[in-house]
Amino acid sequence: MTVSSDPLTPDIGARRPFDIAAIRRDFPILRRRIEGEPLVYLDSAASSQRPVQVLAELTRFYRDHNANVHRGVHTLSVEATELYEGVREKVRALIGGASEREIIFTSGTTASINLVAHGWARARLGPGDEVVISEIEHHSNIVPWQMLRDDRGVVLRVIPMSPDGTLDLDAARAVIGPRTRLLAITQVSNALGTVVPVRELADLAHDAGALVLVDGAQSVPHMPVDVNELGADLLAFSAHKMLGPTGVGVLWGRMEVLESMRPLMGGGDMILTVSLERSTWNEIPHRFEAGTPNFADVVAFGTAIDYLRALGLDAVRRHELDLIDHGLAVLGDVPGLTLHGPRDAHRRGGVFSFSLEGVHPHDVGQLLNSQGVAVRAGHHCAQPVMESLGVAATTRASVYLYNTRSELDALSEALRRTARFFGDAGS
Ligand code: C6P
Repeated sequence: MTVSSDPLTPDIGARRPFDIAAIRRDFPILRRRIEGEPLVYLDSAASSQRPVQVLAELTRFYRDHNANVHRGVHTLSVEATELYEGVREKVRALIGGASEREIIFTSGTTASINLVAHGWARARLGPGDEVVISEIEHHSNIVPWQMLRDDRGVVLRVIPMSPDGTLDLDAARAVIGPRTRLLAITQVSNALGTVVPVRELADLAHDAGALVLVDGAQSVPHMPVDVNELGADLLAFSAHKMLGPTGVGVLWGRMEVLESMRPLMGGGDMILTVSLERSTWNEIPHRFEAGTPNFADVVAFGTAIDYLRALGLDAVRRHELDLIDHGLAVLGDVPGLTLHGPRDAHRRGGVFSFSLEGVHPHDVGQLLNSQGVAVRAGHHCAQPVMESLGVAATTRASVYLYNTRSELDALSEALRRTARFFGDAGS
């Protein structure tokens, strides 16, 4: 296959060891100025930025290989199919799955969880069966289970969060029991940064005979995740939070679990045969990928995985732990700031969710933006967490592999100015 290389795109292999200056050069958007100030991008939990290598791969695919996958006998279609299918192996290697056939491409974490809820659970669970979630889940891992409860009489049980945003194993033991059929749990909370002890919870669930679905949207991009060490039966995550394009996600599942799952959508490519009377299903994973898949973005996602693996997810986590330590220190000094979530950096992902006394989180977000600092303000699609904290919303700064300590200093300075601005306005 002819793959033209782009001399302007730095080689991903040269990104090891972790060289933050070189990494930042790969992300041209970080050179932007916002409101006259250098951009400080602290919203990667919502969506990460993409390096030039991923952008180049997307262009290269459309320029040199573009054609629909699985459908053509012509060269371009064969090349596109090879590139698309090749990404399954990259994902498998990233998360330690047994076979690339266990990798299903979806449109994102939300679609992956819904596929489990409506493709697996809807057909297999009924009245009295219990699905266990936690209080710190994203709406994507709450609402599908409520739909199932309302339609199928499944009982939804919730592991409560402690005041510091952690999940207590004793509380989990009181909820997970002989009627539990599925534990659907996040590995890292997007609203608090809590790192959940998934392995311990998964052991409890497995002892009860239940399956374990892990929401890896905020973990897979940031730390080594191995499905075997995690004790997961199913894992969901999104490409756009890990240097990849939007509109791509993954559902990984152990083959025997996927074999017991029904396709959610019918259409092209997911069938083996179709007559006007009946259809038979294609093999896994194609059975779950009806219609033309988002093949160009999947190919570029493969380059995002190459980038992350070249750096090493252990190095990414180390870098983020340093940022978390530093962030805890500099935010702890901001007058009137309450930081939510665990105190211990090792129990945290790179998320700082906070309240600034007397200032609405949206105003904090606006004032920070006027100083070049991009954060998210709102309920972060985790309203039960907000309710538990007794707030309507928080301001959230989140870091990734391209952020620096000095950007967190800039955040802290901007927050001090924000607090002074509102203090002066109120006096
Ligand atoms: N959280 C945030 O700003 P999608 O939107 O399907 O790619 O991912 C959904 C999702 C599921 N679980 C967790 C833990 C998440 O953080 C997210 C997305 C973004 O926190 C957008 S709300």
